[in-house]
Amino acid sequence: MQMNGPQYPLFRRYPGNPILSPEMWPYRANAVFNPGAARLDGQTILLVRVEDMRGFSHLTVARSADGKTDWRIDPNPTLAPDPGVREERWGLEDPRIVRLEEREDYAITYVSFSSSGPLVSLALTEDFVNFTRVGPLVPPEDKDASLFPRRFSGRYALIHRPIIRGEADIWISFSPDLVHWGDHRVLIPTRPGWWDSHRVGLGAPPIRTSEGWLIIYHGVRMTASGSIYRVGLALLDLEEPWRVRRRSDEWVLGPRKPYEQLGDVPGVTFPSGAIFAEDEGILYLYYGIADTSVGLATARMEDILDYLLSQPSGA
Ligand code: BMA
Repeated sequence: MQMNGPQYPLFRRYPGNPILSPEMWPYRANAVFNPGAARLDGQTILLVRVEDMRGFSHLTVARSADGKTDWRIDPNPTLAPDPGVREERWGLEDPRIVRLEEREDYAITYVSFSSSGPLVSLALTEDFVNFTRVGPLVPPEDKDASLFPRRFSGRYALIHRPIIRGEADIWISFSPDLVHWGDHRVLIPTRPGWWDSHRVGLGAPPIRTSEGWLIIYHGVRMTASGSIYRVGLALLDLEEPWRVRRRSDEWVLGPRKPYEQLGDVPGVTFPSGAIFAEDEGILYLYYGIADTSVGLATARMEDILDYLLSQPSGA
């Protein structure tokens, strides 16, 4: 397709990919992938999902000044399943991180795997050393969740992805206190026949832009040789985030490089963390590669918004 205006492709892979892999880990790990991302004290923090050699996951912090190189990785698991918490029995997975503006701490929404299936739990931290568990927010089966950095008319908002009768659409829900959730609405549904026909799920947390909340999501299509996980974009209204202003027809990143076909689940590009470097105008997108390692792709925010504004409105 001919594209005018924004640079194409929008996202460029960092040539040093993968930026994190199991071989770099200070302790035995099968896979390191699907990280949440945040900035703290001039450093990029990745809270990485680490799968151990039993097949259970926990979360470990990796820090870097430039967000690309010289990662310093905690020598032990940073946030591990609490043996006393039944909802965490089979591990912690796929964290998303936002800084809550009013509270000045970070909200980590992660998948806790109970023996009844995956659900979304919340932990809070100021420093990525000490964590306060708030606990489960929604029951199974639910994943791919993030809060927004601010409240809307006094209510927190949560994007999440329940599985209901086999359907896997993105939903939004609201809460006055982070504990009681309601006013549930479908936000971004799957599109039968399209590249995102089988499942969609939030990727990185919502990012505030001049045109609305930027949503980076994953879309899944089933093929004869398994599923393909690709990356799409949407824009939500700034004040009424249940309104989808734009949704990309096309995917903007998908498994193409040999290293994206190599790992435990080949053909997966799974966005989970993003940092917008306002001084550079560049969005850093961190994504899980093939359920095995971590990749980085970058795009100019101006190009992303130009592209999205050229896309159809609504979801
Ligand atoms: C999803 C999640 C992700 C994983 C992806 C591809 O359901 O479990 O953690 O990366 O599948 O296997």
